[in-house]
Amino acid sequence: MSEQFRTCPDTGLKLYQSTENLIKANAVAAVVFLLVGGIYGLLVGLTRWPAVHLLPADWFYLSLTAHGINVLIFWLIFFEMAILYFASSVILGSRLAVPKFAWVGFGLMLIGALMNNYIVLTGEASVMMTSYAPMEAHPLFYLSLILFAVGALIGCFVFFGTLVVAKEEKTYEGSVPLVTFGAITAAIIAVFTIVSGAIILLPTLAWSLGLIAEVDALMYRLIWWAFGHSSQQINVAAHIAVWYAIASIVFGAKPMSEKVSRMAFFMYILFLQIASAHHLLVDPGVSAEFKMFNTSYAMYLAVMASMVHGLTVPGSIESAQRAKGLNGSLFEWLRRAPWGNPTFSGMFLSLVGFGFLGGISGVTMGAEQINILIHNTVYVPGHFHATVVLGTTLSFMAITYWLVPVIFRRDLIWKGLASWQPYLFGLGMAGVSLFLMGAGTLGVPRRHWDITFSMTGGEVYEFPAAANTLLALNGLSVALAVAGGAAFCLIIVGSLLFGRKLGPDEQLDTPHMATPPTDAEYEKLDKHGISVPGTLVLALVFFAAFAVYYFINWKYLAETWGIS
Ligand code: HEM
Ligand SMILES: [Cu+2]
Repeated sequence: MSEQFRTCPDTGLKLYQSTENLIKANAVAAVVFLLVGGIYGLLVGLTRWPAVHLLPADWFYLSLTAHGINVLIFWLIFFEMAILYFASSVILGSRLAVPKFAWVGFGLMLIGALMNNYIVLTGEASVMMTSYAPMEAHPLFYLSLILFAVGALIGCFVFFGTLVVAKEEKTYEGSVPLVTFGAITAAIIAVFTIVSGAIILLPTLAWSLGLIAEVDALMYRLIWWAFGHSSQQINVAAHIAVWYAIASIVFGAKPMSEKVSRMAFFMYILFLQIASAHHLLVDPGVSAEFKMFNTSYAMYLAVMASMVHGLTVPGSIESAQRAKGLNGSLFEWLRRAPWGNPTFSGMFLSLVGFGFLGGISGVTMGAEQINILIHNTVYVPGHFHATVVLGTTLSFMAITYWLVPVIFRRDLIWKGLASWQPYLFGLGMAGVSLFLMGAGTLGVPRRHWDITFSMTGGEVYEFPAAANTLLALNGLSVALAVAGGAAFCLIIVGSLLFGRKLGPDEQLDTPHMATPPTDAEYEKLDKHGISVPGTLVLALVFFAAFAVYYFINWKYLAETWGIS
């Protein structure tokens, strides 16, 4: 049975109808949950601004739970399903294996997400996204997450099935392209992740139903983080695959070394689990040797993989730009990049934000000794808004701008606003990250409704005035980020509803896919000097920033307890 497909007039990609419909459904669901989660984020951020202190305590914890789950789980995983179908069926030009299963998976995910939002809104599940036992939620809370996870697992299997179909029907030659390889990495990690999630959530569901007496708190954390940490590695693998895709789309860039990039993806699979000990650094019952080995030494292997990508992605862009003649000064290739194109600017801000803010703070806080400086403070959400929002979310936004005409056959509306959107969102989110990290360094606790403890009726606790200022600056950054996030949702939903419809063979006014430089153009480049000097300078700036910040934190630790 042969299925209908069309060929995209702008990109030449082969789009099967069922693939297209599944990508549409998953992408739209993703954006809707981002919008919902973003609204909760605004409420949370305004509550943490001491002068505003918007919500009462119960609504704060409800909103924090709903925020974390809607954005970290529903937005990202729906979008990742769209990426998996794109990276298999569309990139390999193959029909999708068993689209019916993919729809069942989508249905389960949707039911899970709606059920979860419902039960959290009733106030019976304000346990926050980690839902640490012995905090107990309504059974529907755990059930909803399990349904969602089963749906996502089905999506992964459809993805693997599609790889097999493509291979058997010989829709491509040689090995799979790097972007698909990155998606395979993400999907393999996803299977591991979802199995860990099942191992911990099934007994917790049984416990909340009264079927078993208790769930051990330490065991819960240990296994939950096998799930929680690896799910972050899915996000990273997926967004780095998106970086490579955008480098190729916007610049026609090709990876500097396929082998090295593939190896770096593979390192995620090998080393991701040992790093999850960074979530247990202050837990009793886990030995100091285990913590230190896994976080201070072995963790760097997964970090190293990210640094390889962080170097090769801009490097590939630099060499493509130089090959096309932008070969003058150190940074001409970067200065003359299309900064007004949100697909590029979103990706580049994602790269810089993820590396500088997320990466440096992550390695610093991941070291067993200095971790204690910021343990359970707002430094933690400061760090992960740099990774999962500046890094993952912004790169997913960036590729969405490109996907809308390809998949939905609609021209974007409000292109002017779209060209500003990554800057609004990126700047706001960089502010959220930095100010939360600043307040966390001063000791402001995370997940805390009232840091002054006024409701205890006892003495009011005073943080240094600077902490209040930082939280106020965070509140302003929250507003900016929410404006940027809302602009994204409006532009995308608006384009799907009201964007100019593109005819089946109609091309966009501007080329949607860059022509890669020719081999001859690459060969003309100077082979004797360093081929990507600009990227090298950026990398050196990165290492210098890293070293200085790492040193400052050790110094700060040393000053915490006077010895003489
Ligand atoms: C406009 C966008 C956003 C704003 C203003 C925002 C703001 C915040 C704030 C203020 C907190 C609370 C920190 C605390 O009290 O401990 C928070 C928590 C969190 N945010 Fe966001 N955020 C945004 C987007 C996102 C996105 C896109 C993601 C994931 C992709 C995300 C993931 C999380 C998670 C996982 C938590 C922790 C929840 C918990 O502690 O259980 N946020 N956010
Ligand atoms: Cu982690």
